[in-house]
Amino acid sequence: MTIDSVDYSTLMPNNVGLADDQKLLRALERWYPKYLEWWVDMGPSGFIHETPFQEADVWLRTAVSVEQDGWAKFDFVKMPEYRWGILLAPQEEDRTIPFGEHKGESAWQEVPGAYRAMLRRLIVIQGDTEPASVEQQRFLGRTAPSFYDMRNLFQVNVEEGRHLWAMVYLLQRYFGKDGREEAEELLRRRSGDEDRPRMLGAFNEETPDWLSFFLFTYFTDRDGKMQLEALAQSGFDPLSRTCRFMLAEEAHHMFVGATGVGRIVKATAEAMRDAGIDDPCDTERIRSLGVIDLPLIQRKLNLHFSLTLDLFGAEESTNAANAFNSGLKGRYHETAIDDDHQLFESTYPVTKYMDGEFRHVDVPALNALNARLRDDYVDDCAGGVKRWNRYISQAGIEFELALPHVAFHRQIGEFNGLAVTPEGGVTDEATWESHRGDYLPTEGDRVFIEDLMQQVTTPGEFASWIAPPQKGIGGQPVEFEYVQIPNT
Ligand code: BYC
Repeated sequence: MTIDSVDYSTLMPNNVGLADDQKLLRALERWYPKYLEWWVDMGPSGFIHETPFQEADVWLRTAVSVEQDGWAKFDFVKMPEYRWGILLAPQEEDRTIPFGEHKGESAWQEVPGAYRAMLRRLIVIQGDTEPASVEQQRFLGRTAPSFYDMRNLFQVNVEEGRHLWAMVYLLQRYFGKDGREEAEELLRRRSGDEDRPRMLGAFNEETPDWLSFFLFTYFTDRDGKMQLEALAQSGFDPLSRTCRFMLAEEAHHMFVGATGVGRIVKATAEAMRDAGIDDPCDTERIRSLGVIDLPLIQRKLNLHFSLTLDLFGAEESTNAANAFNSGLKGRYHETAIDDDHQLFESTYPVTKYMDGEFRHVDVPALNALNARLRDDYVDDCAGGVKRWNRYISQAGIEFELALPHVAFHRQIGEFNGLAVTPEGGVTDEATWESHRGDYLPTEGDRVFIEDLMQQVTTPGEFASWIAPPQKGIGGQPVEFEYVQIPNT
C-alpha cells in the first residue's frame, strides 16, 4: 500500500500511515470516544416518528479515496458509525513554498519552529468552526422539509465532523502535548455558550431554521472555501494537503446552500404567479400560500452575509501579514496570481469610509490581505444571487435579491460601529435602529417561519415553501427514502 491509498482496515480510515505511528494512533484512539460523546450530545438531535436521528439509516457519502475520480461512495450508515477518516490530498513531489519570505524553499514537512504558535492558532481556529456548525444545526432535522433535505443536512454535519478530525490530526501529529490539549478544547467549547463560546463570532449565532441553514451553507461555508483555499497554499505541506482534500467536500455544502435558497425562491415566485400576486410586499397573502415572502428572504440574506463578512477579520491586519510573510497562509488562488508573491512593494485598494464617503484607499498589500480575500469572496457570492433572481423574473415578478453593502451591519474591522443601510447609505444609529426591521429578520419573521416549517417524512414529498430539487443524490431518484428507520 502506498502512503496515498486509504487504509480502511482500522477504526480510523486514513492515508497517513496511522498503523505505523503507534504514539499518534494511541492519542487518536483516546480522543475518539470523547469525539463520539460530543457527537451524540451535540450532533443531530430529534426524531423521525419515534426513532432518534442517530439510530436512522442515512444515505451518506463517505470519502474512500483521495483521487479526483471516485473518491466517495454512497451507502446507508447510522451517523455515529460514520467512518470519519484522516485524508490528505496526494503529496506533490518537490513542492516549494509559493509565497512570502521563504518563497521557493522546499515546503515544510514538519512544523517550522519559529512559526509554531501562529500555525497552531490558525489550525485551532479552523478546527473550531467545524464542530461549531454541527452544534448550530443540531435541531434542524426536526423541521426538515423532505427526506432529501434531511439527508443533505446530515451529510454536511458528518463531513464537518470529519473536518474536525482533519485539524485534530494535525494538532496531535505535529504539536505534541499542547496539540493534544487543543484537541480536547475543541470538544469542550460550545456554540453560543456564554462561558465557553466558539472562537469566531458567526459560529456563536443561531441557525434556527432551514432558510438560515441554506444561507449559512451558501455564505458561511463559502468563507470556509476561501479560508481553506488560502490555507491550501500553505508552506506547511500537511496543512496544505489536508485543506486541499477538505475543499472537495466543501463544494457539496455550497451546492446544498445555493440550490436550497434557489428552491425556496422558486417555490415563492411560482406560488405568487399562480395566485396572481405581483406585489412582493403583499406579505399576508403571500405567507398564506405557505411560502416565504421575498423581502423576508432578503432580510435573512442581509444577516448571514454580514455575519460572514466579519469572519474575514479586520481589513488591515498584521496577523494576516505575518501569516503570509512566514509562508503559512496565502491568498485565494495564490499560484495563479501574476506578481512577486512577496508583496514587499505592492499596494491594494481597501474600501474605507472617509470624509463622508466610501473610497478605495491604497494601503501596503501585505497589510490588506484580509480585505483582498473578502473582496474575492464577495465576487464569488454573486453567482448564486443571480441564479436565484432568475426564478423571480421567470415568474414575472419585479423584485431582485441583492448582496447588501460590505459596510452594512458589521462588528469587525473598518466599518464596526458605522450605521450603514443595506444599500450603503450612512446614517445615524437611531435612524438605523428605527429601520432595523426592514434590514434584518424580525421577531414576527421568526414566529412565522417557526410555524411554517414542519418535518415532512413521506418519501418524495416536499414542504410547500421549497420546490423539489432537479435530481436526487448519490445515484438515487428525488423520491428515494434517503433516511430510513431500521426494520420498517
Ligand atoms: N470573531 O487581525 P485580525 C469554515 C480576532 S469558516 C471573533 O482582525 P486575523 C466553516 C482574531 O482572531 C473558515 N474574533 O484578523 C464554515 C484576532 O484575535 P487575537 C474558518 C475575531 O487574525 C462553515 C483579533 O480579532 N477558518 O471553515 O488576520 C461551516 C484581530 O484579528 C474575528 C479560518 O478563519 C471574528 N469574526 O484574521 C464549517 C482560517 N475576526 O489573535 C466551517 C483561520 C477576527 O488578537 N483563521 N477576530 O486574539 C484565520 O485565518 C484568521 O484567524 C481570521 C482572522 C481570518 C479568522
